[in-house]
Amino acid sequence: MLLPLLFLAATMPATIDDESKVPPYTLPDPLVDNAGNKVVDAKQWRESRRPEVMKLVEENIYGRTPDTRARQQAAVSEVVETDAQALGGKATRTQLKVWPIGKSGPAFDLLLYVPNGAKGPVPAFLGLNFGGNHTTVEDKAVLLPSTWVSKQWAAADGSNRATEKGRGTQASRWQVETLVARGFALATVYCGDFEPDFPEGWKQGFRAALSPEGANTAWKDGDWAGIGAWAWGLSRSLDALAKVPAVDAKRVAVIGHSRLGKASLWAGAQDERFALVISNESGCGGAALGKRIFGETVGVIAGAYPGRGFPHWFTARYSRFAEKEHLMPLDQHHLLALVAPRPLYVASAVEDRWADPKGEFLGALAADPVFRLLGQPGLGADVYPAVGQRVGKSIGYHVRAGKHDVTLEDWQAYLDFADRVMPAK
Ligand code: GTR
Repeated sequence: MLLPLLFLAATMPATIDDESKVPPYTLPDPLVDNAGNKVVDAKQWRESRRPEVMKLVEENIYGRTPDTRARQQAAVSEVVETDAQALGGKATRTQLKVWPIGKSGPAFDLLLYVPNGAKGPVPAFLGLNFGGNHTTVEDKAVLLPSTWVSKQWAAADGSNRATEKGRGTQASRWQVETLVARGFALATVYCGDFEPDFPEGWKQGFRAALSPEGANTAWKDGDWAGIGAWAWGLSRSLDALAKVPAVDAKRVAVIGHSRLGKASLWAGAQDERFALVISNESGCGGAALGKRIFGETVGVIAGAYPGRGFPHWFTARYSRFAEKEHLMPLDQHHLLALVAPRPLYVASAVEDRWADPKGEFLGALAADPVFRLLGQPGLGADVYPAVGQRVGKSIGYHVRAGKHDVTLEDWQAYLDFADRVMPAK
């Protein structure tokens, strides 16, 4: 009997891509505490409910980020290369090598462009990239990563080494000239410097470096996973940026696309130094509601079906909600609510149906009461907007035309929003 049962358990349900087929679902109210009491003011949110929500998100989705403050005291940051005449003289490029737990541990490479001629420290956008810093700009001086990169960015010899062929291939997703022209700095780090994105990648990253058992660690339910490691890396990148006098660390937006958008949300939730948190098409396990069954589901992403998903991104318990999303004691709006009262921007693309654009909007909408309790205007809209229309006050939202990507249109929306909430001038 065991075999047929296993087979049944491993059969992936058909993906729902039709709004009329979405099964009914109920969302837990983030403003009702674990004891069933209504949260009525900012103080109660801050002192008791927010820590409960943080714990729910840790235990059920991403795992607990270890307290590494003692290790961080050994952090070292060195300028590897700088050029005050980058981007045709418009910016200063700096490449830092950072050892966030000291030189006995691994390092990451931070690429930074700061607009020239600013009167004082400038606000910045910080985000992880998928393939190496050299993929984010055409600039020939940007160094290649020395860590593992996935096949699409790597040498043809199967060695997972980055090569020149990746240079500039993601430039349209970063739009550095536009950012600099509008007075913002751009900082980016390759996500694989913190943890290469494959099931055993953690052995080469900071999760192993920070664990007493190193690469022999047997991860337990509740322990952190890949998204947690990337989020931790974003905080360590902010530590490094905070030491750069030309950047104002009080005006740093954390941004990420897709899986790295999930990481950006989790970083922004945990690290309240981030002044603005941006999710570009983060989808399932990001801004999109998990109880709403549309596109990618918790079971698919968490690896409940053979050959599918990314269990190494999440703590073990998350996969137990496969086909049992109704049992989740929270949903992604709890994660989004942890950003409050700071500004949040959630963006979708209409053809990115796998990420459930409407579910991303509904995630933001369900987090909105927390922003309003904390005195923020929040989303200020409860109707899914037309394609290309921007809505929102302290929670921004748009769904643009086109596919799963980061485009100039997305950046223009983020920059306009940033002009209001963390202005350059
Ligand atoms: C997909 C995954 C999505 C998203 C995406 C990406 O395969 O199912 O949740 O993370 O990868 O990061 O591009």
